[in-house]
Amino acid sequence: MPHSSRSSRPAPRRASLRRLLAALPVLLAVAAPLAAAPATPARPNILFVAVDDLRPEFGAYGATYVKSPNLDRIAKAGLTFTRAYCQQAVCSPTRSSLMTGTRPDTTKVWDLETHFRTALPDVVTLGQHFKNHGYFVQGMGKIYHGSFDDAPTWSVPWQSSRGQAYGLPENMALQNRQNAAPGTDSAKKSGKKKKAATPRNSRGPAFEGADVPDDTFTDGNTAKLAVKALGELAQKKEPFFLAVGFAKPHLPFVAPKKYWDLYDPAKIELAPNKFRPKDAPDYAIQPGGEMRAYHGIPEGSIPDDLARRLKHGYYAAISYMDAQLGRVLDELDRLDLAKNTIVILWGDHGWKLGEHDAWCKHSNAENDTNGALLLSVPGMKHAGAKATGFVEFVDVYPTLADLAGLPLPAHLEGQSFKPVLDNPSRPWKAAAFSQYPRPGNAATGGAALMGYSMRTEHYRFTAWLHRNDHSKVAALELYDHRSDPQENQNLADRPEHRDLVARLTAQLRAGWQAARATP
Ligand SMILES: [Ca+2]
Repeated sequence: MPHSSRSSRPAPRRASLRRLLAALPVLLAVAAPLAAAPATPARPNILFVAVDDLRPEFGAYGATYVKSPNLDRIAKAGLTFTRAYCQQAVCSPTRSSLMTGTRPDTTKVWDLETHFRTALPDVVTLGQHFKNHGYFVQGMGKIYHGSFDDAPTWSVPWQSSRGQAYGLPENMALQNRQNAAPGTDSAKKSGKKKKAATPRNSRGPAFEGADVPDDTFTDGNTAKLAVKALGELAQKKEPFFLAVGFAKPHLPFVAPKKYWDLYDPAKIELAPNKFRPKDAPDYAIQPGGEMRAYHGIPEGSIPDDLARRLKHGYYAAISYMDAQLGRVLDELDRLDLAKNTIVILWGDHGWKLGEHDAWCKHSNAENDTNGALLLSVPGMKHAGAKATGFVEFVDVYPTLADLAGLPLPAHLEGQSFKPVLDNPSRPWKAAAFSQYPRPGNAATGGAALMGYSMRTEHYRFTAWLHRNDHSKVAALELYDHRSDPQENQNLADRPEHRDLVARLTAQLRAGWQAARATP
């Protein structure tokens, strides 16, 4: 009998066994949650914030005259990437590239009229990839361009958050005049993507500072939707990927008066290089046709007083957007989600505020291709540091997948820069690549061109190739960033740079595949 054999044991051992047995329920209770926990750590949530037309000129980038406390808050908890480059400096091409993890020559999205599913019907987008791996993926505001939503990206339908374009009735009337123009509305209703060029001065004003509440405009609505979504996502078992797209500081520079009041217009400095790059082709820089569509913007060079007003508006629009971002970050903190949430924020491309006597984007210049990128990962070692190596927006997809422990799909044309997080000052990619097309016209000699551009440690080098025959070179641009960081003097045709041009041409033609970093 077991009892008789046990009773033969010495009394002290029996007593210790009894104590152990008595403690068993407690031990089991402690062990149970551990046993129930998954073998791998819980996956982090992702807060993915896109900001339209935000150039890297705000507090985190050293421009402390721009009031951006909430952008800076992400930077303080994370890394500020000083050399992040978009692949094509305009909304739909850059967003399609980032969201698919491929480049414009693969998405075939070089304009605002083509959906990436035309060329890539089965591509797994960034959001879709997270969804396929158990994430709840939700989005609101401007993630894809315009009406080019992509249903497979989301777990629940994407939400539009459109508010008023202007606060003042007279400005709304000016704007509606354009909406009522023949063709525009009917074209929208017919579902045709192809839009006629917006006539000059046909939109509302380029800026406004009316004394109205934040929620008058789209970004206030977007923040409201995001705050509501966070409350719901916090209740879910699965991790979330929440994409929040802010519309400002995109034109028109409309922000409530209190954000304009953060700036003294007398202290706003104008671009020092109000001239075209010397010895560069005419089509290298677009002068800003997009802005001329707004009421009151003249053709030609923008007078200094108007330029100052436009810059004031751009900064006010950043501060307005920043305050809406703050509402989302506050809610993340309030729900105690920040400790397990990766926050990434990207401006979709750069912007010219009078540099090269030009405005807006649509070029291969440093002002257009260098974008804002902030990334915070809970517990990161170098919070608050600047990451100075080259990264590309096409790298965002693999980086987020890598950080979340997801596999990297084979179609990706970027590279995870996760290793940079451990050493932000390390050199990374050898170069960053961008491109921009130009239609055939008198300036191009009738040939449609694609400008392929590359930023290396010392240079920006751009080759304008015939679109139908890449062996034909229409023009070259070479800027030496050591002596000319504003890219004011094209050196490509100087005989003393012949060898350098040959070397850079070979590097550009070798492309992104040859420029990848060694992790
Ligand atoms: Ca944009």
